[in-house]
Amino acid sequence: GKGTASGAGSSGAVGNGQSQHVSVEAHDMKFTPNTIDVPAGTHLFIDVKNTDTGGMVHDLVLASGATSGRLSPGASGTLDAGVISASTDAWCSIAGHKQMGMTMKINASGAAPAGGAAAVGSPSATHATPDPNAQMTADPWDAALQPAGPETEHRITLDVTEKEVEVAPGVRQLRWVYNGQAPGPVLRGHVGDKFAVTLINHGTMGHSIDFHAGALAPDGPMRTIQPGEQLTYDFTATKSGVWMYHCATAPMSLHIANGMFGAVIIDPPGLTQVDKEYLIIQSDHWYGAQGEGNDAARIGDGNPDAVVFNGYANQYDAHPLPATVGNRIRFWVLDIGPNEPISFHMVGGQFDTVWAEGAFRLECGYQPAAGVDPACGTLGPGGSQTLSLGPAECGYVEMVAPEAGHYKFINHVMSDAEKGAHGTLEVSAG
Ligand SMILES: [Cu+2]
Repeated sequence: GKGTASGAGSSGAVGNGQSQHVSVEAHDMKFTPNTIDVPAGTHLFIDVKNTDTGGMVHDLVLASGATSGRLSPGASGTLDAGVISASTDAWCSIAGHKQMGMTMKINASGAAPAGGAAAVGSPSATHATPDPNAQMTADPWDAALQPAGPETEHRITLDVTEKEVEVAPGVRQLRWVYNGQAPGPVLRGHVGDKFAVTLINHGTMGHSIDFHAGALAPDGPMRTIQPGEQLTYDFTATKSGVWMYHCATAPMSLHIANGMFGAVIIDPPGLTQVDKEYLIIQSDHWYGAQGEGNDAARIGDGNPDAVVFNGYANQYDAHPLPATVGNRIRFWVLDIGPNEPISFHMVGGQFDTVWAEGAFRLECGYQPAAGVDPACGTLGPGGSQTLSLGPAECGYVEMVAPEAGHYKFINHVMSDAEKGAHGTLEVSAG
């Protein structure tokens, strides 16, 4: 029967008695074709085939909520779009894929103007914001480091899961994590050590891992694996550094921002023992709605909601890192990004040793010829106020706290410090 369709809702859809099947391929972050034209009133079925050669899972979801279901590479599914009474949008709902171009337009010819079709690329207008009256209730991420052990071969299993965690007071977000935490576990060894990593994907989408600590052809070990799959990733650490590891599945900005990162510390030969070692990993957040992951549509705007140390805004103000007067303290610093740099500074402190990206910028402020304390004291002539790093750069600084008090370690990019890249070193008299 003929009738008058009004509005875009399926409840008002009146069929024209026709049905149509359209074939669509999902591949390389796009749909082919990416527009479908049907006469208004047609009952549309979309046969979706995932022809991706990059190992990505995809789906097709309509604004109405109709879905093909998740399709592994090579798989097909039919989406029953119902009677199309007005033009509407469709997209891949796998995190970040819509923002990378997996959108589709279904045009209903002869239809009344669409009233309420959702605009592609406009996800939740609201995103979580920190509650100024809330307290940190999550456990702090342990920044204290243990020295590298004697072993020269490291066997590690990394389980990828997806879970909701608190990332700032009053803000809970979905995180994709290695072994239940973001940052993931810290691995530490010496130059020449071998690492044998097993990565197991317990998540709901494809994930992967990229270790900067080893040099190798990325094709195999860095490949994306699907839920339920695993891979082994063997590398030898031939160079020292605080090396980033991260998920390398597209869009990487989202997978990294959602928590898929960690550090491998390979000690420089001859690294001295100090009294305290801490690790600070900076990353940036673009909050999604409460309980959701980072807002993939906003990651590209260059204006994060939060910049944080070790996954949580201002966590070391809530839980200061302890030290004692006269302690030599080494801060290892790794900038994860995905986008923000760091200019690591200690309010009230001066660094006498700065090592970055494989070499000393300032070695121990200590010059035996000048008669300065050979124990690498605070009296050397050279000094440094920041360690500045871009994304995926690393280094360490050393300092001796001259007196008891509360020293603030911050990203001296001040608006980032004010967004959470801020902590406290609490120095006691001992
Ligand atoms: Cu991932």
